[in-house]
Amino acid sequence: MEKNKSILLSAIQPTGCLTIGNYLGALSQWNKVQKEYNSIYCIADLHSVTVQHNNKDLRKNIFDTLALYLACGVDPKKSIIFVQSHVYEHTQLNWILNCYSYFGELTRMTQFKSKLIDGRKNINIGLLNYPVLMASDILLYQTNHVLVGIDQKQHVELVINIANRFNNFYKSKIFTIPAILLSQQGSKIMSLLEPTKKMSKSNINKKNTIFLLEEINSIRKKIKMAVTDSEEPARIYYNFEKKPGISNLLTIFSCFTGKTIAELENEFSKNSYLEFKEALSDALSTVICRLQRSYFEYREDESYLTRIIVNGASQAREYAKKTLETVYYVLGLR
Ligand code: AQP
Repeated sequence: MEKNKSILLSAIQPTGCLTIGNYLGALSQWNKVQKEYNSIYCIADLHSVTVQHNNKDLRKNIFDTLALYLACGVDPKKSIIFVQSHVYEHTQLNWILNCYSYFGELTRMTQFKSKLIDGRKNINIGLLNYPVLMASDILLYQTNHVLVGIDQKQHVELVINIANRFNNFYKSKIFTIPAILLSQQGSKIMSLLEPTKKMSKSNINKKNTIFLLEEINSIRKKIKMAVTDSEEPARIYYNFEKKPGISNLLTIFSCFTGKTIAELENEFSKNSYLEFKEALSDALSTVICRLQRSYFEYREDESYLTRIIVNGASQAREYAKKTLETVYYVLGLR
């Protein structure tokens, strides 16, 4: 890592095929920021065990996720890319930080509460503990900036509280206090059929979600079916309160083309929703086809992918070890 650059960390859980939400909220920024920061990109496989118990899928998803990182321009020569479970320090620090985290604050997390509302039976403790493991992921690397979508902002705020609590208790700056980095636009992409709910890779209704590795014709169909509104005559402008469907599609369009929302409102002021959706599908196809071509090239070569994560784990471990040793020392465990 370069001394004059601050450290940035970002991660994605390999819980399934990545969505355009994961892409716009996080992944699409990674290539750009790796020039400015010492970037660390993690495949958060231990987090995915909270919801995924099929080991065959998980193994495949880890390679798929890694190939997508590379297809999006993440360069293993510039950034550290590793799999969370390969660096044991994450779970070791997790245990320590559990003892500095409160049950009350964890049960107040929106993501945890939404899993409860989902009506799942036998909520596992991993789901409650999720933000504490996230605290280990971030604090082990003395991270200055955490790049996330808005849905993860609350978790990072909790990480900041835990880090401050620990530092204050030991009256020492053991952990760097991270700052939250959100992408300017696209930090909360909504579902296609329920545009007031976040787009998620694990949404049961696949028509809500556009996957990065999905066939273009299927993407076109989903966009065509996306919920809009019944304003007569149809008008295309951004107003999330009144028109969540169209506003979400405008955001996606803007992120994929670099055009501002105002430019798009102007360009489509005389068009129908169907025409607007067709133009959006074209714009998405251009980017996604390019991405998929590059993805398949990387995905074919599992031995290259394996070398990247083996090397990434050993690089990550060097930093993680140092922080964990310091923590053990202040706790009196050394
Ligand atoms: N809809 C979204 N819009 C913008 N950003 C998003 N992110 C997720 N959904 C959106 C961001 O993607 C990064 C990786 O997310 P994750 O895989 O670690 O977990 P998540 O936030 O729980 O994402 P999903 O897709 O909703 O996964 P599942 O369904 O497995 O829970 C994060 O930076 C996240 O903010």
